[in-house]
Amino acid sequence: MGNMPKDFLWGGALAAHQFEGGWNQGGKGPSVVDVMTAGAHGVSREITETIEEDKFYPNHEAIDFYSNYKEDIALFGEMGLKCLRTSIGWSRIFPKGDEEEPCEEGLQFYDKVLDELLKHGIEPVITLSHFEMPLHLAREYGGFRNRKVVDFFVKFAEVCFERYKDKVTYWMTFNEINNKMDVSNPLFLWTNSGVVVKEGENAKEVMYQAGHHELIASALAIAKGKEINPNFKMGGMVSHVPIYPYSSNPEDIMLAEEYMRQRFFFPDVHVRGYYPNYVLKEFEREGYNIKFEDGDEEILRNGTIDYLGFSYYMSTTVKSDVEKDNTGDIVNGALPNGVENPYIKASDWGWAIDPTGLRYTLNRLYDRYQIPLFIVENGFGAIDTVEEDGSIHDPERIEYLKSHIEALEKAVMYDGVDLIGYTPWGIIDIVSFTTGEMKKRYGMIYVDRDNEGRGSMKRYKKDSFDWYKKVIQTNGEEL
Ligand code: BGP
Repeated sequence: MGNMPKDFLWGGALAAHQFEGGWNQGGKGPSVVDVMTAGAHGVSREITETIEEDKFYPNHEAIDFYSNYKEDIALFGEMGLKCLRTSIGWSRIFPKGDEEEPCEEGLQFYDKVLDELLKHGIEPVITLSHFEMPLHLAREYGGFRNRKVVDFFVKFAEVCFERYKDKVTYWMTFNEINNKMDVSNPLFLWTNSGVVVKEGENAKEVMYQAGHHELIASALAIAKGKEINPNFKMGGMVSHVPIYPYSSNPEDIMLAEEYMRQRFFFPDVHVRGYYPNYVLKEFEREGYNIKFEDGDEEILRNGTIDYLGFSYYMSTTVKSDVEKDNTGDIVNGALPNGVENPYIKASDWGWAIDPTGLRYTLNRLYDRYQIPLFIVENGFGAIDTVEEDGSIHDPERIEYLKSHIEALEKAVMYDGVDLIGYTPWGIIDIVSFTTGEMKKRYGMIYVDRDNEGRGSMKRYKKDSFDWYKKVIQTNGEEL
């Protein structure tokens, strides 16, 4: 089948709020996740009005990379990572979001982190906003439902581009900009956009308005970035979950296609620079009144992305007549027509493990967009056990990653997909986003910290550490 490209970016992925800690250090202001309590298996996280003494907010300390960044980056270097995808905490740079001047101490923190990465030969891949909007913008302005927040984001982006233009080439504007299409989970609109849907409002309409502002903010930031450094590679980032039809029943096939459009809307605009007809028709049909300003069409056209980053964890399956003909299938995921796929097993958190779905995704996205792709999240959340001698055996994680790497290699070497790199999620154990737990671990480096925030914070290598190091050393040949 040939070889993987020699400059393929094998790496790891993280997000500031899930691993940095130091939530109120260095001048940082609170962000939308700083008011989210810990959840648990099957229990959702709560968004509190104020930060309450008797509640536990796992992101406040996370794994304290803020103090340990040198040691942690040294471990990433030892693993041989070619790149690290992480994000810049927006509220470290603009603590409230609407200040005139950025916070110098926040900027210096990322200078140090980026320099340390470069010292170890690790290319930084930076997400500007990974669920980290300053809380003040959400509470006082209503987040991205307010057009003013577009300007605040663009200013933040510009400050980062200017400051780090010689250290960073790969940028992404918003993490999983499309996950809020699922309006049934209020966490997505809150963390993505700083938006809370009020009583009597249509959640979908509110989501599209906030989403429009984010698409405008992303396009303006991209154009600004290109002006500052024409060598920048500007990307978007979406969550991709392929949705399969349950059977060859044409109704199932059409239904799966309609659900897929919900995934495709944001990347369609990011890549093409205009709204697809199926969404304009939906606005008309549902009577949504989405405000566009003069010049918005041009802004979108001038701010398209160079590459598409995406997360891939699982697939879903839908059945058109699930209600009439429920033969005992378990409804799975947030989709009303979701059913269990008899060919696919799931993780302990119910996430369907489907490596072929990754090859399918790569082909579908590449056929649709014809621009380079970047898998910026993929991984296996599981419970790990530390043995008496400090070793951690994680064969299931290795198996998950191995099968997904095999799938991506087929997509590259057999199908000819243009893929920039692969950054497995949570390369070091971090706080889980959806549940706020520590026990759902993705890392190849274990961190001694539990769900209640106890533990020494000591780092240990799991078996997957050496395994992945070999994968990188052999450019994906030895799996
Ligand atoms: C994605 C997010 C990440 C992340 C990951 C895994 O949706 O971009 O921030 O955490 O999912 O999810 P979880 O941590 O809930 O297992």
